Amino acid sequence: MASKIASRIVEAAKAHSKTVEKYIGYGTAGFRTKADLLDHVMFRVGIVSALRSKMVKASIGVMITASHNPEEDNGVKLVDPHGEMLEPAWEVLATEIANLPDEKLSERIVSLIETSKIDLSTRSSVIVGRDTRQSSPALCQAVIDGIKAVEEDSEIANFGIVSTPILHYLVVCTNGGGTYGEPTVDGYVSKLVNAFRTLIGDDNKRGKYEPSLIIDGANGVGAVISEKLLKGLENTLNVNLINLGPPGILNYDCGADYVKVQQREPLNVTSNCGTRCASLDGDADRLIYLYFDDAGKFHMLDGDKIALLLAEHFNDLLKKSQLNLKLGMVQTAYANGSSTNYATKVLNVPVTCTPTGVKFLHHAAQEFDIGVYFEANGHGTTVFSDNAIKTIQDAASTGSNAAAKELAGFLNVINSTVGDAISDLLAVEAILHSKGWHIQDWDEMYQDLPNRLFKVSVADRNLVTTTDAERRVVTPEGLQERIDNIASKFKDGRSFVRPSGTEDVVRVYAEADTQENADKLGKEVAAAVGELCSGNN
Ligand code: NG1
Ligand code: ZN
Repeated sequence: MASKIASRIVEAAKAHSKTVEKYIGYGTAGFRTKADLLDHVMFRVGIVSALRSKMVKASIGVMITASHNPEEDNGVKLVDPHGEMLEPAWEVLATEIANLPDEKLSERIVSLIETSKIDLSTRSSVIVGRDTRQSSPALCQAVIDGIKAVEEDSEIANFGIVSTPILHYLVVCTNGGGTYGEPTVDGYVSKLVNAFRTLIGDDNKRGKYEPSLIIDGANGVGAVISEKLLKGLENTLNVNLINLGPPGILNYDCGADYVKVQQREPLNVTSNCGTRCASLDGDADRLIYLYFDDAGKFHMLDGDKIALLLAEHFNDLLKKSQLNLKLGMVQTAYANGSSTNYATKVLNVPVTCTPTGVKFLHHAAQEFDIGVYFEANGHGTTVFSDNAIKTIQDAASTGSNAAAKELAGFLNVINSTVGDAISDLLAVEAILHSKGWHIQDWDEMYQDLPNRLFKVSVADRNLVTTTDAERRVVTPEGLQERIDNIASKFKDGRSFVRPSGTEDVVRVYAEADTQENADKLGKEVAAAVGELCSGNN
């Protein structure tokens, strides 16, 4: 049987031959590079996904997207059966297979089948989704060709245009036999709509909370999904949906990454818009809020602020409901120092720091009964342990415990499988409604320390290695000492550097008492990185 697969792969690979030399690795978010370099990678990812499905005897997800990257990029990542990121050993394997010359491909696949004892009689099942990029349909076809090369009769559920979090949801629902929800896009939409409506109740205004907002769809899939969802939320949320797609360019001057990195409003939002705005990224897994105050000053509420809003509210509800569940938060080194301070000193909530990449955060969050995790860039969610789910649902069903009932509502509105901008947005709106808060009240929970992100292009970004959840540099030698010296010149100065997992750059983060100082600190550290990674050291 393996030899049959080998000949089918040789045949099918002719249409997806590897014509590019560039080495492409499976990074933090899968394979990601210029779309026109990816055809052979997609075909091979199709092969890998079918084999992985046979091996774990469950459905595997494949999502074609390059998230917040520009339109000309694309990428792909695999989703394991419980909705989690691909197992690390298979990331290595996927990288190896993606980079093999054509003539070595079938031979390697046969040896993989043998060494991993993959049972070929198990039918492979793959769930495929893609974002709105022009390059996505053809790349999706390449994935499907790869799946079929392994097994003509593979079960392929091609959902077309979906957000990354919907793809994760579909994988979880399919493998869970429907206990998490119905494995369709409509199932996802109605789960969220019903949960949100239950949380809001009959009166969608409360205190200073007004149910009007702008959603910036980043000209991507978030706009498509929001449109579907908002139909079900008429009379509950009043949304002005902007940046809906072509002729608007994906992620161009809009979307969560643009707002976070540029620290400014997206295209089509003005300082007199009179309401809050929620920016999604190109595949709708990141969320950033912003607004202008009465004086016309811009304010941004990032992943840290969202995490603190969730943590504070859940903490409150736990106290009110008298449920004994352990709440914790997970952040990365990019979290603003003030947010960590607020969590640990004001809320008394423990905070774990992990390296960048949601798989690390997700995993660490599972150590708590209720684990709130967010990257500062707006990617995150809340996970609930089985014990938490049961305790909350039992208490909610008694009828008299209103706080437990509210917590039970959040169990349904939150997509715990992965960071989900739309589900997070509904959770934020439900909390603001519950508290009767204006966005300014939320913003004033704590004051962010001014900060800035820089990128440095170097010959080999992997010269930089780190430790202590990426907070300290190990190599190149002398760089950490330089960073320490520079940072010590600035009040509240903090800076760290790490190689990006998705771009060919070293990232520099800097934080200090004023924006001017944060910028200066970052620039000095960036110069030190450039110098020590120039290849002459
Ligand atoms: P890299 O390129 O490794 O910094 C970026 C984000 C991550 C994560 C991934 C996946 C920052 C500083 N980094 O990773 O947090 O979201 O993309 O998309 O935001
Ligand atoms: Zn994204």
